[in-house]
Amino acid sequence: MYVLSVGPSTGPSTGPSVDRSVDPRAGSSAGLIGAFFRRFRSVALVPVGAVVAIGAMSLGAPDLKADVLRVPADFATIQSAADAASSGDTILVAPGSYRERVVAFTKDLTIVSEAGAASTLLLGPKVDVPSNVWIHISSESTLQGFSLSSDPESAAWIRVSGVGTSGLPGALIADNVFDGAGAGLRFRPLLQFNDSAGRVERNIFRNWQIDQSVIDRGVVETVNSGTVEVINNLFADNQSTGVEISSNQTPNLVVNNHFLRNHKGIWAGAPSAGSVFRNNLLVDNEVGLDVHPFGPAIVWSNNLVWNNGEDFVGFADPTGMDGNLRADPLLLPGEDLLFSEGSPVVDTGTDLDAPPIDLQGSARPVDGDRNGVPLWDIGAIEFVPSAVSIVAVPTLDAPGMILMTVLLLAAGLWIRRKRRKSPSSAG
Ligand SMILES: [Ca+2]
Ligand SMILES: [Ca+2]
Repeated sequence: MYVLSVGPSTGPSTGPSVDRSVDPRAGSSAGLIGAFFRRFRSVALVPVGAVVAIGAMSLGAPDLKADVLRVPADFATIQSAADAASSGDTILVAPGSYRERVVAFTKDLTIVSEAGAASTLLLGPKVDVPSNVWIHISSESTLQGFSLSSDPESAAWIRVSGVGTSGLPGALIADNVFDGAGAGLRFRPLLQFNDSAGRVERNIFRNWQIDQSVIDRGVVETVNSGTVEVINNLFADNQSTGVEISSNQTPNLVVNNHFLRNHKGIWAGAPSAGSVFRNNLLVDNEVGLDVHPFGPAIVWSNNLVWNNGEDFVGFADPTGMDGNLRADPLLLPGEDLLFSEGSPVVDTGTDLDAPPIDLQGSARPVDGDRNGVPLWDIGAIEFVPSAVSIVAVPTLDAPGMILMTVLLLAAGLWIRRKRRKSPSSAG
């Protein structure tokens, strides 16, 4: 069960956030994005707001002054709620569309949708300079359960900085769908951690087009002393790098993500030494992994590359070592996330740094190859074998059926003839 612990509002150092002692990655929060995947099929969602209250009570949060501010019931906009909020408060956003800038980096806030990304849309505000900040939250804040999209005239830059400097886990960016279709060329990263820490998990980042002409820019980017954990996300069809690590703070951890058809999957910048990359799937990108010519020492294990323009740039091909694979992952046709039976991603990940659930909120690890040993898969989705193994039965079209019938009849006639002949020959 997903429980948000609303902490005391006594200042940044004791700011609120998801209580990670109660695994936040299990249960309904992931269900929010799971619902999105299931294309709005009717799914019983646990209202996050209700759970916030339960969490505050059951975990015995000492400060009952932490408030839940409702948008739009109590405040017309997220910004007006943020202005009225104190550090430690939760801003609970009802289903709907909200086109606004949210600048709230001087407080630690939990900004969360009531019903998930499928029904709660944040739109970039109209601005004079499209590179202006869209959402600016502190390093101890949460942004969870929204769809975010933009257009060419609006800001599209989400910054995490300010207030919290306590390192990981830092901010939480979870269960969101960031879709840049129609946003045009952007001059900033989409989500930047600048001198801040955060966890980015179970999000979808699609179709962002970010200018790469001066430097490689990531959809998710760390700079200066930014630190991130990027877990269980899908990065697809971005005309930019998926994850760019350009900070020298460790550990930067990039685990169990899908990188499909991006400009580059991962860019490890000059100061990224010590960063850890495990269980990632890098397929059909122009470049899978690009490592700065200075050659920062990174950890690269149990990742699968396939059909990238170049699988590795600036990095010796590790295939065959440390669990690294080069093989067709057998994604289901037309699917970005799901695999066919027999996929090489199944049970070939490492348990090191691996999350206990996947992008859809399902528990990991699953014994996907049915050998009695459950192990982590590579990528953002854990493969679940069908409950009943199906024996393949060939199907025949009409001509095939006719041919088969004729052959059977012929065989029957031949056998009867042999039987008739046999007694006479014996007698
Ligand atoms: Ca598995
Ligand atoms: Ca197994």
